[in-house]
This record gives sequence, C-alpha cells and structure tokens, in this order.
Amino acid sequence: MFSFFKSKKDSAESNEKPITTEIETENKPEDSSSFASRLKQGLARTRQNLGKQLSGLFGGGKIDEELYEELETILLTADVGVNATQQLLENLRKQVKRDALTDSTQLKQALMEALISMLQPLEKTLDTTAHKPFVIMIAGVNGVGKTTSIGKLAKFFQLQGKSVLLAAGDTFRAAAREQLMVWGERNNITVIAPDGDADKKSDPAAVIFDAVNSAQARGIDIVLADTAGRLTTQLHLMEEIKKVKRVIGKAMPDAPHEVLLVLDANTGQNAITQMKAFDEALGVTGLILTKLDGTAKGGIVVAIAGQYTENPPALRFIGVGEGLHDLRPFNARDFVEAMFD
Ligand SMILES: Nc1nc2c(ncn2[C@@H]2O[C@H](COP(=O)(O)OP(=O)(O)O)[C@@H](O)[C@H]2O)c(=O)[nH]1
Ligand SMILES: [Mg+2]
Repeated sequence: MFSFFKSKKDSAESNEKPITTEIETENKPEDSSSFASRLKQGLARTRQNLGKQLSGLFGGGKIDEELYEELETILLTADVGVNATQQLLENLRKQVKRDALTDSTQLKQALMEALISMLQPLEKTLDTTAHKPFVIMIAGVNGVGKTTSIGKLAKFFQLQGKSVLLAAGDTFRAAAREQLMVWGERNNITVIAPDGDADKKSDPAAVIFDAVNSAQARGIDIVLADTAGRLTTQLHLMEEIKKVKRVIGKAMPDAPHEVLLVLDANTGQNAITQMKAFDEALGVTGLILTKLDGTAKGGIVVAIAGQYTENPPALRFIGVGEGLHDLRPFNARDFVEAMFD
C-alpha cells in the first residue's frame, strides 16, 4: 500500500482521478487500491495542512524540546485534541529513546507508526450477518451527512450482494423523504416512507417499525433507518429518538443491531460532545465520520481515539467525498498513509 502512495506522490493532487471509470464502479465493487486513491484525494487538504507542516518540522536537525513543542502546536491546531496530542508525544518520546533516534528526519516514520497504533483500535468492521434483517439506525445532528451516507451504505451493501431496504424516518422535512425516495428509485432499492400528504408530520418510530416488519416479510438482509437531525440540547427530540429505538425493538427483538452516529469532520472538537450525548441517549455502537475531504483538520479521527482509550468506539465508515463510492470502512494504516506525502 505504501509503495502505491509513493508512486502517486509526484502526480498533481487536483489531477488525481480514481482509477476505475464511473460505469465500472456503478456495477462492481472497486478494488481497494482505487479507494486508496480516493482516500488520498479526499485527504488532500489535511495532507497539505498537517502533512506539510510536519514535513517542514521533520526536514532534518536535532530532536530537542523545541521540536516537540512545535509538534505539539501543529497537532493541536489540526484538531488532534489535547488528550491525543499528549499520548502521541509520549509515544514518540518512548520510540525516540528505544530506537536511539537522533535526527528529526527519523521522526516522520515514528510519528506515523504512533498514529497507526493509536487509530487501530477504532478499526472494527461491521458484521451484518448475525441477524436478518440486520437493522441499522442512523442518528446525528442536522446536515452531517446522514441521508447521503445511507445512500452510499445501501450501495456498499448492494455491491456485496445483500438486499437493502431504506426507512425514511426523517419525517420532519418532506425534502428528506423525497431525497431518499428518489434515490431509492434510481438505485432499485425499496424505500418505506410515510403515506399521504408530505407536509403532514408522521411518527418516525411508526415508519421505521413498518420498515422492519416489511423487511422481515420480504427476507431483506439490511434495513437502513434514517432519522431527523437534532441538536443534543433539544431534549424533547433526544427523547423522541430514544422512543424510535425502543419501538424498533418491538418490531424485532434485539433490533436495532447497530446504532450509527454520523459526525461531520468539520465539527472539530464538538464531535466529542455529540458522541457523548447520543451515546447516552441511544447507546451508539458505531460511527461514520463524513466530509473528511472538506476539512484540513483530519486530526479529529485522532482526537476521537485519544478521548476513548479505555473503550474505543468503532469507526465503521469514513466519508471522503460526495460520490456514491466515497464512503468506505475505516482502515488506520491507509488513513495515516494518506495523511502524509
Ligand atoms: N464533501 C462531502 N460532502 C458530504 C459528505 N457526506 C455528505 N456530504 C454533503 O453534506 C450535505 C448534507 O448531507 P445530508 O445527507 O442531507 O445530511 P443530513 O441532514 O445529516 O441527512 C449534502 O450536501 C451532502 O452531499 C462527504 O463525505 N463529503
Ligand atoms: Mg437527512
């Protein structure tokens, strides 16, 4: 993998196109090297910011306190967060001592390894085979990318040969329901949405309840349930989403089997606050981190790892663009290698 990135190094960022064509990717899964290039492309802004600063720092010279201090500043401004930054620096100092490193050029590899070992605990694939249907509930604040991620996930699972059903559980905005219906039609995926007048608010719990029943009757593999965005401070809406979860459990015992919280990488440290609040309300079992392509602060992934060293959350998927194939399972090594030149 690393040599692949290396060989791509000289090509201009903006000209880096995915290897496969759109027609090919529509109908068959991409090979992992193709996603690696999308990931690399998606993380271009982070790489230009963080990666470039680090390259400057690791350009050669003594490893001294001043260098550690500069590194600390760079990491903090890239949203790595206080906890994770401390852990990384500690790790790095240990490595420097152990391997008797003396020159700053040796630090890049050491930092990459420290990052990888810090992020690896987040790497937990979502196994959907234990239940049929496997019910996935999607939650998060407004605009983080819940509905578009559902589209991408549906495609991802379809390409694995699984049948998918979508539940249009965002009954707050008629547009959200339309967005999902149109998308489902185009991709040949059934969408269960509230009947009748689009302006009339339906009960999201009832919509998802129907969807789970329908999926059971049809022998569907995976149900993806959309929900309306809500702020963690809107307590009545947090209560409402708890009820949605309870009602899903009435349609199928043990369901939902996965509660995915969607976080926008641009939110920075606030993502941690959202995690805590949604976890308290719902018991979050996995995360999707979207819009890594839109931020120069990909360090938020590291911040999440640093925040939960005891019980690391499962970062199931990361989003690196608006395309249908720009959402993939998180892989720590690929991610770190894409952060650096
Ligand atoms: N660049 C980029 N845009 C994204 C990504 N994921 C979602 N978006 C965009 O974010 C906006 C809000 O998405 P939406 O799914 O409607 O958010 P929701 O309110 O959480 O359902 C849309 O314009 C999406 O295209 C991503 O990974 N990268
Ligand atoms: Mg939505």
